[in-house]
Amino acid sequence: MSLIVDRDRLFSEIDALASFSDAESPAVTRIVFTPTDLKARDWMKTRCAEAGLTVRQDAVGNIFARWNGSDPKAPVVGTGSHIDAIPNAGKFDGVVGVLGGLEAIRTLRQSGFRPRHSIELLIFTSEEPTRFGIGCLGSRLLTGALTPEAARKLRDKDDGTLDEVRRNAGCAGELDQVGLPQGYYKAFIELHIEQGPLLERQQTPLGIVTNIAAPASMRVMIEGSGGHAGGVLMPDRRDALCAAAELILAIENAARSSGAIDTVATVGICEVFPGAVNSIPSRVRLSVDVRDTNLERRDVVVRTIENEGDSIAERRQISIRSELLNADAPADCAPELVEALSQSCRKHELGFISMVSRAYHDSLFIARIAPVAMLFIPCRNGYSHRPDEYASPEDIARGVLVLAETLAALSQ
Ligand code: HGY
Ligand code: MN
Ligand code: MN
Repeated sequence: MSLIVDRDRLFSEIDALASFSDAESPAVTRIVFTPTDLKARDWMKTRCAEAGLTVRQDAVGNIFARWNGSDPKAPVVGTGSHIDAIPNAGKFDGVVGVLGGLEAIRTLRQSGFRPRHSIELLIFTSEEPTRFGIGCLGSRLLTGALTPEAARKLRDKDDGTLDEVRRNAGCAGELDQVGLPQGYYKAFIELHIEQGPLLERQQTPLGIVTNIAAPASMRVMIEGSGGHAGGVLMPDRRDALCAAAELILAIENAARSSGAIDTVATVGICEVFPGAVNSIPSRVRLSVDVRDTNLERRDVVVRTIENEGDSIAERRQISIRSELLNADAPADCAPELVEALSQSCRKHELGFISMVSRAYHDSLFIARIAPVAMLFIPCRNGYSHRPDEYASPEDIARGVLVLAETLAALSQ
């Protein structure tokens, strides 16, 4: 079976998909269920249909593009990722796994390969937490990591509920119908940029992920008392932003002093109210992201953040309430899939290393219902979630080749 990846077509499709953006190029902003996202989704569905795949969409907008195998009863071999993008992101995060997955399928079809197990390309809804405050919304609902009841409580910043927003986006059906059973997938493999610097530093073309770090996110509400920036003397102030500043440094310190390099914590959003230069901040809302490959260490940091909040609140006579939005377990990749990817790398004499994924991905949740593995390609300087995110056509094509070969091995 000779597999020829059409890297020029693939790279031009990556550029075309990047044109569906609410930011100035080279930045990409594509928030789930916005008009821009819907155009990108339609464009993707057309590409999949043109490739001869059967396309369907579930009630939360997960898109499934299937290449029917000769045995319709055999469990499906899945691949895919996401096309939604956080504000001012790059054009490769998620997209490499979607368009690369489509290219892997087209490459197999063109080679004359015919699968026994159907092969399915997935485009997951809302991998990014931007709109509803929780990441991997589509894969959580597919795998029961999030119940339909809990999902119905989610609201976006305009107070739109998930049900209202998804229906307006044309997603029919009920959230209760989204879940897939154990055994639906024989295997799921996600191709993704590394979103870190190791592969480039080690000049290695591919990374095979052995486990995916455990993400948690929190919202912290800090309430002091506001007042006039000139009239209120310092001893009388209950400045919510000064309290937030103390807590932000305590969060950084909690991650730095965990005893392991794998612990990370970020305050990515700091909303200040009322937000006037001559008014003392009365309320601040922090959005906090905490991760570690080790669950216990991650949870120690979460507890430390809660305790630090309590002591700052006491000292400053203000209120600090933290809410845990999600605290997910890490996932181990399936050894048999890691081996299948390794075999393909060795066959093509492509260097690879085993590695951890510090970013979370939909594979983290699909791992609850099926064996999963992830294949990483380098990204320049390890940059991601920024407009200068970049992966070369050569690196992407190498990832697609190994993905295609592994999908073939798993589906015959
Ligand atoms: O945040 C993450 O790890 C992913 O890129 N959404
Ligand atoms: Mn991302
Ligand atoms: Mn991603």
